[in-house]
Amino acid sequence: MVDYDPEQLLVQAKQSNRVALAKLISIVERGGGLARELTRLTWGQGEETYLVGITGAPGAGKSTLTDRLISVVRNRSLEVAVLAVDPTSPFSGGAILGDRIRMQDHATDKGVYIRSMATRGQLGGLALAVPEATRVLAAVKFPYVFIETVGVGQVEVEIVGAADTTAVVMTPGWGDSIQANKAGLMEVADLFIINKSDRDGTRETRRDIELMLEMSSFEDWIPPIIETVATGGSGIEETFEAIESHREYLERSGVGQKRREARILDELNHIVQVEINRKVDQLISQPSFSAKKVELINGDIDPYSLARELLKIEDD
Ligand SMILES: Nc1nc2c(ncn2[C@@H]2O[C@H](COP(=O)(O)OP(=O)(O)OP(=O)(O)O)[C@@H](O)[C@H]2O)c(=O)[nH]1
Ligand SMILES: [Mg+2]
Repeated sequence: MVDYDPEQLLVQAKQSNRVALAKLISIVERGGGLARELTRLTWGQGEETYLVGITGAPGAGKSTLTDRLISVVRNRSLEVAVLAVDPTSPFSGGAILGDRIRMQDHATDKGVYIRSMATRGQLGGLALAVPEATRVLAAVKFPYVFIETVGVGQVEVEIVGAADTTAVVMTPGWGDSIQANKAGLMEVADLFIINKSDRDGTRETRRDIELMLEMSSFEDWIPPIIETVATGGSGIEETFEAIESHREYLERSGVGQKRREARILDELNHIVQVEINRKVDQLISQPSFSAKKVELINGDIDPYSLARELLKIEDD
């Protein structure tokens, strides 16, 4: 198992060994004891890494846009990693293959690391795996990590919500903004991108977003709305500048620090819940529980008393 010693792999990954890095992300995907050890090793490292979440409906142009943003970062001679997360599919399916093709310009660039992540088939899932993976990338000292995820539900919101700056990608035409609103994306968006703005309906979509923003309350940062054509490359510099302005705002206002702390506590909360669920599963699979179940069904004990007995909770 020399191959899978997280400590050794981390040392190698820090020396730009991409095979070692890939193995580390696989450890995260699989979860369990090695992943826990890896978290212990990476915790508190890589404070300098900036996390950018990019979300939006399927096909909105997230990967094309990410590909363009990679070029902007590379033009500044900085390294960048991309995590393409697909919460809707437990398999490495078509979307991931598509990402590889769309980001192929950077396939031979050693300063770019692109990795897809699929659901790990265990408690906690992606909501826990993504921050763990980003910590690995941060420990390896990528200045930027982009997290691309298809934003259609709560888990996705949770995933992008863990970024420093979250960009929500929409497209012209009605529907996207309503969908985003329903999914709770309006609350996590730090900037809005109307991609495919070469198409009709851009102005209407902008108005929809503005209307929704008017109904929300903000402190000092009002999410800007940027029109892009990812395929043609327009609006990309502006997008990157908006990310940088938001970053400055987070630092200046102290909001960034507050968010980081909230993120850590959220993660702890999540882990505690996962561990408790695991504990409950263990408890109810004990042989002694079978006898108790019979008592419960026969009316000899009530469910509250049994639950408290199982969990060893004293009367309050
Ligand atoms: N007309 C137009 N097409 C675009 C633009 N940006 C992307 N596309 C096209 O839209 C399609 C989807 O682009 P992707 O970048 O794969 O979109 P995605 O959001 O990553 O898709 P999923 O990851 O599958 O959700 C591709 O055929 C792109 O070429 C744009 O600005 N204008
Ligand atoms: Mg994509």
